[in-house]
Amino acid sequence: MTVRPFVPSVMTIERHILTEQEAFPDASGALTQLLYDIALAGKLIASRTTRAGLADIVGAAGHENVQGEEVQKLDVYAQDVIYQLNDHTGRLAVMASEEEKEIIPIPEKYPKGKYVLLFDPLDGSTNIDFNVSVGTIFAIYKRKTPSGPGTLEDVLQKGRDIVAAGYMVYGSSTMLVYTAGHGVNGFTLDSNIGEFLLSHPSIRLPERPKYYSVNQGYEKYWTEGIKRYTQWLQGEEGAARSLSLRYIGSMVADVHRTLLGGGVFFYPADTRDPKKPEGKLRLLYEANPMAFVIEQAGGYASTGRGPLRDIVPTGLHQRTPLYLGNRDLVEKAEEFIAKYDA
Ligand code: FDP
Repeated sequence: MTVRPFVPSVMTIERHILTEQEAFPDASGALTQLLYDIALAGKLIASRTTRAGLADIVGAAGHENVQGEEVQKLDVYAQDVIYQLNDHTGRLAVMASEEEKEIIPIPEKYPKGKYVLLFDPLDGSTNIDFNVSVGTIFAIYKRKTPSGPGTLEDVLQKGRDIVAAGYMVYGSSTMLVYTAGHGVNGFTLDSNIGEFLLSHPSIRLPERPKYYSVNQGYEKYWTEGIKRYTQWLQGEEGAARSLSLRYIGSMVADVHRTLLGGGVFFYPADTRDPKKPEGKLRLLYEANPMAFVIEQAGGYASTGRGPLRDIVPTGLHQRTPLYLGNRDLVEKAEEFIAKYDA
């Protein structure tokens, strides 16, 4: 009898992660399982983001939904989902989230593992009320301390030391994009079967970039170098051509477009808020994981003065200027900043 494969060319995320693991015969499978759990969190969060707005209708009386449960804000829900899927598995030593002031310990009653999970549960959440894409960002490191509960030292690691990172973007479809250091792959959630399927294998930034992406509303707070760099992107300052401007204001969505369409996304240092002289984006939860993804796809990420992933973090919620995308465009930013902002 001839056995025909019933789904000839479908690669699920589970199969893909497992295939990657096969290249490492000594792997315990913990990282594979951890990535599964993150994908599951993505499915759960996606199912809620697509109902954003409906929750208010369903839960209008006393902010309760039909099951009588209190309606949670989406970012709180996303935080809880990721935490609850990962607190008991024995794969993590500690977690940290953009939503939590301190590191998140693994409860005493559960075993501690060798990995560290950092995440931004719902990035771009100010966009949720407007039906604009939001996302979840994650980074996984190996712990530095030998055993026991993980500490701040395990969390404050350089982007260069990330083991795996990626994001989920909840947009017109839900996608999961990740890298474990062997290229970048993108999966689209088929909501009919509840599976992430490989839709964008081995993503590379296009060689001819299309877009630049920045909140140009803040231009008056920028340094001379950043202003001139932006003019260069617009085809002035001796540039050979101009790029088109796109800015969504959800980092995940802006970086996702940069990854697929090519270009540069930046959130520079500015003088708008004296409490945030380094710009807005967080090094650990936003900049480093996205930098790893972009660099694995052939791009480059910089602070504007050098490689972003070399920064040694000093604080859990430290911010950093960020420029990422096609290497030549990011290096040009470094050039302008070095020339005009010495
Ligand atoms: P948000 O505040 O909506 O969560 O760092 C968070 C972030 O969004 C990023 O996703 C986004 O790129 C940036 O802030 C947008 O900031 P601006 O409104 O200052 O441009």
